[in-house]
Amino acid sequence: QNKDNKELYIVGAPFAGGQGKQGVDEAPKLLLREGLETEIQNLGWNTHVSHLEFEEVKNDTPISNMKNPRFVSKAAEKVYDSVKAAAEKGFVLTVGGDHSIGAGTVAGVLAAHPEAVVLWIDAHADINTPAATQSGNIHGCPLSFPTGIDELPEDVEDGVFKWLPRKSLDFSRLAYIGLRDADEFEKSVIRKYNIAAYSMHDVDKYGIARVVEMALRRVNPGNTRPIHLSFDVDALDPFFAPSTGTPVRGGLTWREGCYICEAVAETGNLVAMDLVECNPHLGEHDEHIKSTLHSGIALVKSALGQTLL
Ligand code: 6HN
Ligand code: MN
Ligand code: MN
Ligand code: MN
Repeated sequence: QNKDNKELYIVGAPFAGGQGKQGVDEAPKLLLREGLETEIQNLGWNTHVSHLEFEEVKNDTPISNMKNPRFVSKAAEKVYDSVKAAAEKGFVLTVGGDHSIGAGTVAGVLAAHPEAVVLWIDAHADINTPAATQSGNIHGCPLSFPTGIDELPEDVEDGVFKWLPRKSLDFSRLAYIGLRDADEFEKSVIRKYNIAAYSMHDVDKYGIARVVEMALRRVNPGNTRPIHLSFDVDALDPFFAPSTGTPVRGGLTWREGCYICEAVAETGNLVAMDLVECNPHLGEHDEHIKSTLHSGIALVKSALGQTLL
């Protein structure tokens, strides 16, 4: 990654098929309307914006426990193609949409930067397998594919997720911050593969600065590898990001979220970021929606070099 490269590709991924609530697909346009692109330009980036379109799939019956498997697989593949192409040219900011598109962003970043590490900032672990998911919502499964634990058969129906290279993400290169609602299956995966996982308990215990330091030291000792930061807005406490599909109390403060992004930016190795799960249909009034969108924009600015002094 060339540090003088100031080209930034915003990939709008208005996708809601990885979970059951409409509205999350409206976030990319609304974030741009709230000033996302100009704020990024003000930090010295040359921006290039594209919005993906996703075609509905008829008769998209479950495969294993996954709901909308063909629709999600096709959408994530589109995201993969765009992210891969953009990551070869500059920084990629993918704006969701729900977190199922993370299957595409992780695979796309790894295609362009095979040595990359992934920081997954989320209340949830999003590593359920197609067989283990209780909800059937694929936004809870994206990390099962690049890590290769998904166990979908070779001859899977309609080639669902066949495009995605398995085991491209080693468990030693994945770190979580913000967890507080992992499923039992996911906790067993984290233990079994010794994934660097920092829950809100760790944030309380050590403070956010040490948690980020520990996470980076685990997955990127020597600070030599490119970093992909996948930020689910529900990592923030619902006080700061109420308009999201699966809110969980006891999350990161606004500053803790921004601090993670700032600290990762300071490494000089950040090559891509996702901002997902803002849902402008949820929330009791307009202020909830606005504050969620502006939390998201603040996180992006923090990751892209905004300094406070
Ligand atoms: N997200 N673990 C739950 C599930 O349905 O598998 C919640 C997943 C939430 C996913 O917020 O991106
Ligand atoms: Mn609407
Ligand atoms: Mn989440
Ligand atoms: Mn998530």
